[in-house]
Amino acid sequence: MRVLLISANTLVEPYPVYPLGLDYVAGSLGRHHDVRIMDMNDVGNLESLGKAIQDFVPQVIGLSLRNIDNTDTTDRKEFVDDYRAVVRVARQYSDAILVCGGGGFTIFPEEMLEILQADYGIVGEGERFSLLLEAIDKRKDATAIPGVVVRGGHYRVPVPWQQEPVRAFRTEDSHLRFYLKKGGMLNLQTKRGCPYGCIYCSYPHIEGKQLRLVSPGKVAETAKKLEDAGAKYFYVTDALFNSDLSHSIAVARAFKKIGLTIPWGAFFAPNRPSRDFFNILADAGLTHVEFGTEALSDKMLASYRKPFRRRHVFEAHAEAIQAGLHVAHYFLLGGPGETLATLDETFTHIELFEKAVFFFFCGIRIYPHTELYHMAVGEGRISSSQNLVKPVFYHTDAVDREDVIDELAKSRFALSVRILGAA
Ligand code: B12
Repeated sequence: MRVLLISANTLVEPYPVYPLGLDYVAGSLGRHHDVRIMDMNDVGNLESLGKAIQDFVPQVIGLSLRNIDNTDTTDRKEFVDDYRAVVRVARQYSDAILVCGGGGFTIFPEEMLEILQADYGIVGEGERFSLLLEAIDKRKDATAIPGVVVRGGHYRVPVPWQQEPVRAFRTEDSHLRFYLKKGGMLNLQTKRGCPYGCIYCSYPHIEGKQLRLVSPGKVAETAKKLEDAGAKYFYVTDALFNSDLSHSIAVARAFKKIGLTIPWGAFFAPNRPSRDFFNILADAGLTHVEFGTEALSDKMLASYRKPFRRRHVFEAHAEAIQAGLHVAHYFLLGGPGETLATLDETFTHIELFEKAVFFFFCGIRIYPHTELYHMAVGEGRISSSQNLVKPVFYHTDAVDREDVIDELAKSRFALSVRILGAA
């Protein structure tokens, strides 16, 4: 079949993000289909999209919906209207079957299908796309495939995809040049899944809780391909790069072995690192560590169900700094149980960090399938039938949100601070 995969994301903050998910969807469709990727960042406008659709005459269009909104309470952006416009053009210029997928879609599948009037959606990993195409081709019941959903229908939350994913990284694709020109940042996945249960987080729902590791040699081969294609830097998109220490060390060693020279960054939990962990990673090109620290009050860390406590954050921070890395800490302020005393504890301890950048999220976006969602329903903040595509942020009543923002703006962090809405 002729399959057109469209990345609808045009958000360029903090920078434009290469549509990695579509490389995997294309990779899973293999040579059985004629697959083209079109990235709205690269295509530029709806008119050009229309022309490209007319030219390719796709039988199926796969629409990747990564972001629903920017989760920033101080400068809100929502993207549903942009996605509606893309669908309008797709419908105007083709009779293709329209299939939605992606991280944002997986959080709100029924809502997005309804809003976009799409034919099918795939919740979770897009590697099931080929099963859907086969079912369509053979006129079988597509909804029997785990994760496949139709308008007004129900879906089964799929078990994580067990085969090693195949990434089709095609250097001839025009959108690759867009990202190489805009700073040269590409991305890489070394594993899927998040085993933790932080109360506000949608990652375990999107990726599954079960860790699935890509063999370090394969990861390094892909990293080298990115470098050879002209990438200046890459970001590891794993929910947490250090959720399996021995695997991350093996990946770093494989980077060295293959002769990777470009720098890279990743997300980490500030868990107590094993000896030399950050040194080994730094030696393999890691330059930036982003810690999902969230609070420096043990009471709040327990409330968020983080797998670490304050002393671990300081240990991890010290190890990363000692390894010569740039360090950022993300904080979530105002969650369940936050009081002036816990905030004070967090701010007092932030003062003790040296050489770090801090990002503060004031208020936490409430996502379905999270503990925070159930708390918010229980506390009467949202109703269980409420459509959360329109973002709702949890902020405790015990502390005034504006006061927190004022406090931050006055602090010595003001220069290195970005105040956002939620993770
Ligand atoms: C890594 C990451 C980042 C990194 C990206 C770095 C980089 N260079 O790539 C950084 C930190 C920069 C970032 C920034 C942001 N992010 Co972010 N990010 C992620 C994260 C953890 C992983 C995304 C990823 O690449 N996964 C790996 C790829 C392979 O998976 P995938 O894209 O989901 O694709 C798979 C499936 O979804 C599916 N699929 C994808 N497309 C399609 C299409 C079809 C047709 C089908 C069938 C299937 C399908 O198949 C793929 C393979 O299995 C996700 C959460 C998560 N765990 O998924 C959040 C996530 C995508 N981010 C999110 C947000 C909000 C943002 C920001 C707006 C945050 C902010 N306030 O700054 C920005 C936006 C940046 C931008 N320009 O778009 C939200 C989006 C939900 C929402 N509320 O809109 C997510 C889901 C996190 C969350 N809160 O739950 N992010």
